[in-house]
Amino acid sequence: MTTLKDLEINYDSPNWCPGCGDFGIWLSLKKAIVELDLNPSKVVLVSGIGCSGKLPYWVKTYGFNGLHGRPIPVAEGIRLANHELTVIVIGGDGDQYAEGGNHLLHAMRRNVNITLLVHNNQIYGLTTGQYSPTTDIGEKNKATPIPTVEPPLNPLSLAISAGATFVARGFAGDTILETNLLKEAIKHKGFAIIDSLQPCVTFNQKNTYSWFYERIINVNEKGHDPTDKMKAFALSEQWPLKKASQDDEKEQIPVGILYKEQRLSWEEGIPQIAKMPLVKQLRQEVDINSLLDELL
Ligand SMILES: Cc1ncc(C[n+]2csc(CCOP(=O)(O)OP(=O)(O)O)c2C)c(N)n1
Ligand code: SF4
Repeated sequence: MTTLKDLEINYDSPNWCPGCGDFGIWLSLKKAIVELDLNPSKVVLVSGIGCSGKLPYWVKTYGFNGLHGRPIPVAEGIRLANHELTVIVIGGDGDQYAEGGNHLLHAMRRNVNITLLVHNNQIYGLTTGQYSPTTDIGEKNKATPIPTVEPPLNPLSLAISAGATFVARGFAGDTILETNLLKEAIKHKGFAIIDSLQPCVTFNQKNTYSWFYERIINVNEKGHDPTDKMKAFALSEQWPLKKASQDDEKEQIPVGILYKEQRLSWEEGIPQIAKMPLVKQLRQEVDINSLLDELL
């Protein structure tokens, strides 16, 4: 049986700022692995660069820390080589919605069987608070002294329309919600995205824990049916607001599983790995000379 102790590393500890939302997500991920009783040697955490991207260092599973914006193609490669592994991608809103946006779109369309956990702090944390694709319109900070004119990207409506088959919003300040979402996402067959609201206590003074506590509404507790795509889309459009609002204290932020469907996963559709993972197959010598002759 896997315990939290099994996931501890003994050579280092997180260097996130005290109070960072990344701690809540870190704990929730470990709890999800324990509660699902996953064998840590069959779990791979894949990340890019960012404060969030450091998470795999501090969980004793397999891990891969790659380039900013590029964890999804690495995760796809891992699943192609061995689709018996549980593959979880850790990203920031910059990492996934800016630089890695194109990889994200196609992984959702393909329904790759991975879980994507986005730490959405609505800024670039590691590079000191520049605005990101999810920064609210009209926000300014030291790195962006003139208020932003760009409306925020809506990750959940994007995910629903791009073909993701599990779409949820979590919150680092509610580890019970976050753990449950992670468990459901990991069990889901196909592409699961959890956009996790993550307070950056150092560089984002607007979207604080208390700001979120006043606004979040758990749609699953309110009877939302996640198989209803149109209702899910309408809920996803409820936040973020697309224009700077004077009365934004009235806004509500839906959290929970907004959308879920069953569809053939990418790996199920690939005949070469249908019988068994690639790593377990015998390597064959293939002569490609005749093919080259044909093409050249
Ligand atoms: C290819 C590349 N582009 C840009 C950077 C600079 N860079 C490092 S982290 C980062 C932003 C991190 O923000 P986010 O992904 O939102 O993660 P957070 O730090 O907020 O968790 C950027 C732009 C980089 N290291 N590599
Ligand atoms: S800069 Fe922000 S996101 Fe990064 S560790 Fe500090 S609080 Fe967390």
